[in-house]
Amino acid sequence: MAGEWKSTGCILCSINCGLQVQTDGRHLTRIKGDRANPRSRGYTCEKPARLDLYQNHADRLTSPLRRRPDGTFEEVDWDTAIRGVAAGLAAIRDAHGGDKIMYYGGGGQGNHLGGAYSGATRRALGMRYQSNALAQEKTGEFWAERKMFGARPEPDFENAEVSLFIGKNPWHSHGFERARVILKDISRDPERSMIVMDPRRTETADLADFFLQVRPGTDAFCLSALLGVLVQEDLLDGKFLAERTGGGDAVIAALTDVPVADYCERSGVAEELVRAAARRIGRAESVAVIEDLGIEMAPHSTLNSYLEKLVYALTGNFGRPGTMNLGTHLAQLIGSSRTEPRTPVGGHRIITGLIPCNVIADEILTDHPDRFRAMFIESGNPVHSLADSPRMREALDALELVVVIDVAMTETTKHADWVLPAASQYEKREATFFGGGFPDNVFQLRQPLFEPLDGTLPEPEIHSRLTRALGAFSDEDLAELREAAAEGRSAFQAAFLRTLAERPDLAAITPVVLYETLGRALGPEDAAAALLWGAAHGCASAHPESVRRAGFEGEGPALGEVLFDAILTRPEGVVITSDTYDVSFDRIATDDGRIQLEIPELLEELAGLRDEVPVTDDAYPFVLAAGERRGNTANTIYRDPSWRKKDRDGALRISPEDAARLGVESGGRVRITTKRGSAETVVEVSDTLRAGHVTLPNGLGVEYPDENGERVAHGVAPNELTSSEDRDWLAGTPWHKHVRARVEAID
Ligand SMILES: Nc1nc2c(c(=O)[nH]1)N[C@H]1C(S)=C(S)[C@@H](COP(=O)(O)OP(=O)(O)OC[C@H]3O[C@@H](n4cnc5c(=O)[nH]c(N)nc54)[C@H](O)[C@@H]3O)O[C@H]1N2
Ligand SMILES: Nc1nc2c(c(=O)[nH]1)N[C@H]1C(S)=C(S)[C@@H](COP(=O)(O)OP(=O)(O)OC[C@H]3O[C@@H](n4cnc5c(=O)[nH]c(N)nc54)[C@H](O)[C@@H]3O)O[C@H]1N2
Ligand code: SF4
Ligand SMILES: [Mo]
Repeated sequence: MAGEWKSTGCILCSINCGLQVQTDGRHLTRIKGDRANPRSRGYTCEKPARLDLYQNHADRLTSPLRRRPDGTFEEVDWDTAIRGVAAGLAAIRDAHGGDKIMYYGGGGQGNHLGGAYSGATRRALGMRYQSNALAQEKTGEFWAERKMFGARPEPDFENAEVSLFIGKNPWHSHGFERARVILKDISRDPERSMIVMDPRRTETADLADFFLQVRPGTDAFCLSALLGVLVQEDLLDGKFLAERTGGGDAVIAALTDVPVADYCERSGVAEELVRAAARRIGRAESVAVIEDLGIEMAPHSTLNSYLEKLVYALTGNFGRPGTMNLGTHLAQLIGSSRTEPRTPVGGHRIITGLIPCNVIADEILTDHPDRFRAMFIESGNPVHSLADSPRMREALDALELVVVIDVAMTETTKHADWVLPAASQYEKREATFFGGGFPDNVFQLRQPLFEPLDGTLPEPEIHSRLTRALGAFSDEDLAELREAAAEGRSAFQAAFLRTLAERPDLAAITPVVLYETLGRALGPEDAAAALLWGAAHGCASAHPESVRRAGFEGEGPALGEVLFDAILTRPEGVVITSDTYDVSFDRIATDDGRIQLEIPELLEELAGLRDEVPVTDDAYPFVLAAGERRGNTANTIYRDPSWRKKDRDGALRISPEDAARLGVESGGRVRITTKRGSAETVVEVSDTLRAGHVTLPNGLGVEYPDENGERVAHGVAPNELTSSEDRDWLAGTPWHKHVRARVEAID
């Protein structure tokens, strides 16, 4: 019905704001924030306005593709594709072992159901190793959080007296709900303060009370100076440290030794400003902190994450309103195993189950017998998004088999042997597991707005077909469960639990078993919700009090059922759990239930800062931040360049001093060169930058057909300029924000 508003969500960043949309045919015609979404409450930023360009564009895939021997693609039907992919992957497994097939991706900013269902395909093939974009941003942070909390604390900026943003520009990148509303509230309130640590005077920094404009890559110095002041001026929370933490003595000893004045100098921030910020933190009732790519994709990445956590842990900012808290999750996005396996070739740490993105090519481009032989890529564009694109292309081409599931022809699908076209995120049930806030956790299972585009399938269906083609189940195996599902949910639950216990082969492919039984009973539009039935029961049994506080009634399995029904029938999003703040203490998952402050390997790295000599290289005098979030970037989710009304080619930002020295003005062109590559770009002179620092936007340089069908790239693809060896020693996280570069004017 034209004119009818339907609830859905934004798929452009991890906040997934609720949207109300109108449609006409296959088009999204009107888009606005959805007040009924309990998390975003009507908020949106500017980016979703043109989501129709994601839904409808010239690069959408409409048929499975198979690579011909001459390198071109031919369209094939789905049966041929499923049979071909299953046979190809099975052949690799039989010859080399299923662990030689690597899985990459599994979801982007708005879609995690495909990755969840892929578990069945992976288990059916005996695949073991995987990675995704988190392993080039958050794995160092995850590692430190695991050691300290055994869980992942989240900030409560809405109620914080002091908010601290480190290498994070929430004005543009968000990272918490209703970011601009909250930032403006903080900046208007004289009782509250905002501290920003960033080399660029960002839109967020413009609102800050304390702007610590660090030299790029020197946060470890600035953060340890800040911590040094907290310790040396006795601004810690002694009672909290005694009651809730362990290992504090070693940390305090290390920080007592920090030469504050020297470290401030090295980071380029005035000592008085660092002291004032530390004192503000020390006397605040509540402090919330977020770090992001500015310190995670820069030197001392994991150490930075550790120091960031020490700021709030040493000052007792945990388990109260306005501080850091531990919430619930309907399903875990990251692996929970505490063991730390190593990669098969290079022996690199695998954190939360993810291989560091920067070593993936090394695990392929070698004659080591344990190298990867095939890759299964789903909803990820690694050729574009991982360090060193040329090497990533070489790695994909060296594999015996590459299978990609995507909605669009991308830089990565171009290197596939098989391309499987997915229905878009507005053509199927979709959801994310990013986590929907604290104390109220909101989950949204979005509804389909359109039928799948002809020739495409939703990922759960693709994985079900692949799993079947691999011989992992037959209709006979599922007959009893299907009967039970037809009878009703409680009959199904009993039969399901019995099957899991009796049939480990079916338990291994649980997602697809649920899809094919309960899912089929739910009906074609809702089949993909089947996995969430299990998740809802898991959540209700792990956190019954929190689920009841969110307004659900029932005991035992009945509570899980009402929770699932709410998820299924309320496409605007549901508060699934509601917590009290003190529950955070019960959720600390370390061995003794205390926050562990001491991490010896990182304290050693901290001590080493003293002797660190700043790197300079006359051949590459600039530091390039390769991949800045701006109002007109959204990873590579929008491919059609016309969505950027201004700055279609994504300018290189440069300081006025540097621009004057090079003799360039805004709109002029320069060549930027790194040890890896070189590119031409348009320039924007910006007084937000320090001299010597230049930035390029993320998500640019994707190819798109022009009027003549010619594929043209707009702007610079940042990873043509980055190198995979520039990475953190511990987590392998890349230094995308710290690429040595040379800039020359072009006449
Ligand atoms: N508009 C928009 N929003 C997005 C996205 C998008 O593509 N576009 N992508 C989403 C995704 S996937 C992510 S992971 C987040 C990322 O969100 P952010 O991490 O906030 O994004 P960035 O702009 O990449 O980097 C943050 C800041 O780091 C600063 N920085 C650079 N070098 C340094 C340094 O050495 N030290 C410090 N302290 N800061 C430094 C930059 O100046 C920048 O302001 O954004 C999400 N939101
Ligand atoms: N140099 C540099 N590199 C970076 C960054 C940086 O700051 N600098 N940032 C990094 C970060 S933080 C991130 S998160 C990554 C992001 O990079 P990627 O993880 O590669 O993710 P996206 O660009 O978000 O899009 C992934 C793919 O999902 C596809 N897609 C969209 N909808 C669907 C769907 O419903 N089903 C399927 N199967 N596919 C779909 C899109 O077409 C796209 O190809 O980039 C990283 N790379
Ligand atoms: S904040 Fe993120 S989810 Fe919300 S509207 Fe903007 S891009 Fe979309
Ligand atoms: Mo990201």
